[in-house]
Amino acid sequence: MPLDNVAGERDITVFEAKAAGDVNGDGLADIIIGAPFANADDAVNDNAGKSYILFGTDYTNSITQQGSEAADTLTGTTAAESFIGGFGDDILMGGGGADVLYGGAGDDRMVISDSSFQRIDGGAGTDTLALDGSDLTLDIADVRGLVRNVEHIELTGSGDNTLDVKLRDLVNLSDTSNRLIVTGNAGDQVISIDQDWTRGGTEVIDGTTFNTYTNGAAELLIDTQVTAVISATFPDQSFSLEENSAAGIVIGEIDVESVGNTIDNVVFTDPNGPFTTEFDANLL
Ligand SMILES: [Ca+2]
Ligand SMILES: [Ca+2]
Ligand SMILES: [Ca+2]
Repeated sequence: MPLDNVAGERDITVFEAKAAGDVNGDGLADIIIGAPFANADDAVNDNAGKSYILFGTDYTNSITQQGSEAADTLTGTTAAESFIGGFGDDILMGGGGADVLYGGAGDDRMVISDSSFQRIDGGAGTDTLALDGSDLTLDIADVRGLVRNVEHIELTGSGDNTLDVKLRDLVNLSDTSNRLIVTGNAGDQVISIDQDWTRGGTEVIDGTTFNTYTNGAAELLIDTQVTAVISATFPDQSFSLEENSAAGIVIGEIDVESVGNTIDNVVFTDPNGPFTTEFDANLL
């Protein structure tokens, strides 16, 4: 191990070396080295120890492509590859296969075209896992522990993609957030059933409208263009009418949407409130 990477000027005696995680956020694991007596000549603090950080590098020559300190786009093939974006807002396109994609610092975008990856880790920042292609189903329970530090999943691709996510996996997706944002377009879907979600109102982020679902500290925001197969409870709503109300006062609307002879949705709309409550007939 080349100790010339250690930030320090004096020869030291190393007593202990510990894995420190990714201290500088470049996507590479760093090591903390404990050096007792490293301050032996220091008149202020005789014989005090010091800790040094050995910044990680590709010791095993296992990284296929490593980004710079700026924003990079790293493009892979169907072969197994390891990419590290490093600093900057990087785009890592795995291209399929047993890929390892580390975003590192910055808001990174990691693109997968199948679910045979070995590790996805966005690192620091707000990071996106994007599903490329079509007819791809990502069941987070199937890749439990392999996806880390992802705050946004994008289903758009070139066709219809599906995300299946359970509560316990959602809260483990990111070290810094319990909120998962899912974007996509018509034909994409999110499945999260039997997870005790509570349906909230809508939220607009950067011009995109999301339906919101909560359970304790966990938040799931789903693009309204995406089909949400969610077994959620709804906040209580009341429609009331004054005893002396004039005839013809509207306190709400009930719309029953049907496909052929089958009820598809029942929608309650309160004209004075924030909620439109939609019951999918499949979940009734
Ligand atoms: Ca970079
Ligand atoms: Ca690949
Ligand atoms: Ca990142």
